[in-house]
Amino acid sequence: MGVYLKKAGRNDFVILEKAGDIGGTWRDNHYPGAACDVPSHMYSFSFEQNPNWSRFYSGQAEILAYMKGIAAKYDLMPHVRVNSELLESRWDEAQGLWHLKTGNGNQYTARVVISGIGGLSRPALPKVKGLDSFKGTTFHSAQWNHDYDLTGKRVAVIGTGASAIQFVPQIAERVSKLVLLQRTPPWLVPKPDGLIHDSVKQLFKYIPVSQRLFRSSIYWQAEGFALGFINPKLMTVIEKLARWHLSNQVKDPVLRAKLTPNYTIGCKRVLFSNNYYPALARENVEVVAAGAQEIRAHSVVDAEGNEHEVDAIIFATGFDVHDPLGPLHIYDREGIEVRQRRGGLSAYLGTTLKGLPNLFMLLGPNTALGHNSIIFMIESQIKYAIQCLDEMDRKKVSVMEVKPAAQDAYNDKIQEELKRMVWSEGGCKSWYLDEDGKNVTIWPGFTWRYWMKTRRPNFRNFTFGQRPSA
Ligand code: N01
Repeated sequence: MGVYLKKAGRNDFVILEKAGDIGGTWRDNHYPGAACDVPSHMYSFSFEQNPNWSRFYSGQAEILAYMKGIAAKYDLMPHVRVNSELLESRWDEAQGLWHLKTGNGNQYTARVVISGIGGLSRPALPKVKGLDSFKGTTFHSAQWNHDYDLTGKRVAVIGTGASAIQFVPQIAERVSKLVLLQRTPPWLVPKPDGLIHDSVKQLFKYIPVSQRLFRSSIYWQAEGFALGFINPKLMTVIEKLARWHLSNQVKDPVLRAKLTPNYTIGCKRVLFSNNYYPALARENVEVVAAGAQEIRAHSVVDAEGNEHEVDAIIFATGFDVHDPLGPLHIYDREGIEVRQRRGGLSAYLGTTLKGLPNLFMLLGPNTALGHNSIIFMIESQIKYAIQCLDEMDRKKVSVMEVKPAAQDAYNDKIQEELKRMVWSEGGCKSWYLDEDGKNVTIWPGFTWRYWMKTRRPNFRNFTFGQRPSA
């Protein structure tokens, strides 16, 4: 967003950063083996293609360096205010301004607020008895304790999502015993990863169109997945690949049975790994096909009542997604805190919200993905927001707000589409769904459809106005 603002000649902005440095997901998730399961040439900004990616699926350090390199190249750091967690945004209807308060006691006024707070930033702990009673070491995958040496320790890992499958193979060799508490086995397919040969990097560097073509081929392959989301029957093709991968890598029928999912593939994130199953086949690894139910002073008790004595527990239990704003309180035009609104958080195109003028969201409701690069969605939203700012200038107005009817009609339509898709298939549950089973997270289907919808804002769906502050 900062780069696009600068490119548009809009230099009067600050970026509020909760932590002491930039980097978001790639700053926080530094567990062993942390990598992106979207190919790097797709998981990059369209304006900053990187011919030097070292492998097809790059690791955390390389992605973080790429992100920081962009901040440096476009001179964004002078705009960044670190240790500035936004805690309150209050719309001032008379002035047409947002009043913002941050955790360090600073206050700002802004004509426009663009939220880029992300949805997966606050680690969630399992809802189990005795969480505080453990006497050994505990930490969450997104808060990895590198000072704790796992060598020779008995370790319990709770959870088997995208994070766990990346770090379990890395630590399995070091620990004396690894107890993996698996409530639901993930569907897993091979990861077509590998180092990129120098000649390919040179090709991408000197003939940039070759990299663009490669990027498009990845994009369209990923979009193929969306066909299965729309028509779950088509997921059987991916299911066959996943079943083959399991039987190819796990020879022990008892272990294989434990690792075989019993829900429609695609309703939770499909995971990519070549080393997860082999790690589970190790002698010092025990897969417990039951979730954690209780934590005691020196052990974890599984849902079948068996007690596992361990020295450390690693929570790979994901993120708190059901209260996406966390400590942030946003007050709308009527002074109502958005959490108190009836019907929960929804947005028009996942980007603008009724009653909240001049507020744009990146990765707002129903814009997350299970199959393609989230950067594609973010860039679509950024371009949309920039066009809205330009339209306000063109109209010589200072305020714009989505019409409630437009937002409601849009959400009714996508919720109707989502009902038929894979995420609710056969009663499947995941963090994509809220407590009422409503999918408020995922974009329904092809990302090019989202791009089409956001490519040119339909300004008839907005009201515009002028306030004294302009
Ligand atoms: O978390 P998750 P994550 N006993 O919520 C389990 C992104 N990401 O950090 O399935 C035992 O997926 C829970 O079980 P169940 C990506 O969007 C991306 O792994 O609810 N287990 C589940 O297995 C991803 O979706 C990359 O039955 C318990 C696990 O904890 C998101 O982050 C890499 C339990 C939580 O899995 C979150 O992934 C990593 C209990 N009591 C992450 N309670 C990329 O490469 C919960 N669980 C892009």
